[in-house]
Amino acid sequence: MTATPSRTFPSDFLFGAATAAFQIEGAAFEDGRRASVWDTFCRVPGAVINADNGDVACDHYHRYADDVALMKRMGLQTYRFSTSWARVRPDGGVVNAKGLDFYERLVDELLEADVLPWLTLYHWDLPQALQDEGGWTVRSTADKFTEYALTMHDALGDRVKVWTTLNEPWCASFLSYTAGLHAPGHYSMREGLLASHHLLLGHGQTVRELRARDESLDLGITLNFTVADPADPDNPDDVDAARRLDGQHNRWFLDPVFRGQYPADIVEDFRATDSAATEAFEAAVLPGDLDVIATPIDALGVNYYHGDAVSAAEPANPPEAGHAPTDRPGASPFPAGSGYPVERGLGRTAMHWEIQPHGLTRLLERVWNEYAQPAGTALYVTENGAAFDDVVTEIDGETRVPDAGRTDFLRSHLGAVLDAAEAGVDVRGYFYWSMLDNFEWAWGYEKRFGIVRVDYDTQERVLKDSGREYSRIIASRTIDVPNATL
Ligand code: GBH
Repeated sequence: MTATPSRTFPSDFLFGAATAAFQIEGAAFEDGRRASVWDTFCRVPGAVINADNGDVACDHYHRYADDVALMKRMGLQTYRFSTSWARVRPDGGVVNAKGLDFYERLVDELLEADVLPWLTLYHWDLPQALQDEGGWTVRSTADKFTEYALTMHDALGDRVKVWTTLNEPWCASFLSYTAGLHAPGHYSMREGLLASHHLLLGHGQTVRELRARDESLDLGITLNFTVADPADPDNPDDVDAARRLDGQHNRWFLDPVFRGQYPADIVEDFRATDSAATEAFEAAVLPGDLDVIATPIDALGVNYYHGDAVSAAEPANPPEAGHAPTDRPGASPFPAGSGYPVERGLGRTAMHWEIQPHGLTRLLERVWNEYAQPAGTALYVTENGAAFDDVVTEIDGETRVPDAGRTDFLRSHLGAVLDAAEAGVDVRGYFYWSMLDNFEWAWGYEKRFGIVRVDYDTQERVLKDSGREYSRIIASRTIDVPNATL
């Protein structure tokens, strides 16, 4: 048996880890912060497992300095975090200076530690006051979002150079307004479609405004992707199910951002499912909107967790659903139907999501060839990670979390990124999700993604074995994972 030679990452490749405000900060009602839609949703009976909420979370609001010190010790080059709109403009309007102060302190701490701040403006925590006015289903929310973005830039523009507008607009629209699984928990195809458009509009106009202020900023958006395969590639119905899944999850956002158009086949699928909702959506797309949405961006953030094989017919033995089994009814997050996930024997994480590292290589190659390269946009993996059932143990008097499954996941997916880079894809960085165990949305605190363990009773942090391995990889900039594409 020959040993796998080590492979080296390009010298300018960035290694980081990611979090989001609502999932880690806590201090939910301190220093002038007011409720976001997630604070409200956590209090809807049965919406979140164990009725967990974000009131304390990882208490990062008070422990940010220690957390940044840990990042420095790990050797992270960059840290992707989001800012809380409900902290900074608590009812969507008036600016709360104390909320802004927190992000000033955080950014200064990061810069002091030589960790590049990678700021995301929206990771799903809409001020409840704006939801009360219709949330993302109304156009004015896009304008309010741009105002909030400019407030952040006024405060931090001299120190933060990388700005992401939105995290995963698919989740913030269809999963939230149509499937009812995320806040605000609605079940309306019309609302999901309108939300998707207004989110994208908010993205585009924010990129325009920030670009006009400072040409040197690195501007972008982060999308979530699935890699959709037909269960049986010889069955045309399965192939069509995979087309729908890819279209509703991936192309619905890629096409407007990079080509200034919604994918016509998916518009027609929506029309066949709900013509009134589709008409409302078309009426909301005003002349010029798509030009705004297609404003060129420097960076596309790729979030990849899993692929799906789908069949048109319901399988006899379906895999467990990949979302939280809450007590509320769940509607399909894919309102125009996208088939049924089937079991194809790949390993799965504690989320029941398939482990398929090579899917990340395929995804990066596809997005690069079809969208990013023609636009001159660089790619970054802004999220990738896994939940496993961790065990805390004592080894030589040291508290350890021997999370071999997560370590394998991290190594194999970094290998997949390198496979894509070696094939010519301009992928410039990788952020593990997540820096910390945290509030996993409808799963509450039940699922742990961190490379750092959080004890929610004591708020003690322990670097897991996967985090130790990540530190070693960052320090050496090499891995010994074989190239899966050869
Ligand atoms: C990310 O989203 C989020 O950005 C982050 O906040 C979160 O903590 C992390 O992932 C882990 O969940 O169709 O309902 O069966 C994840 C994106 C897209 C992954 C949809 C799961 C299938 C869920 N998700 N996908 S479902």
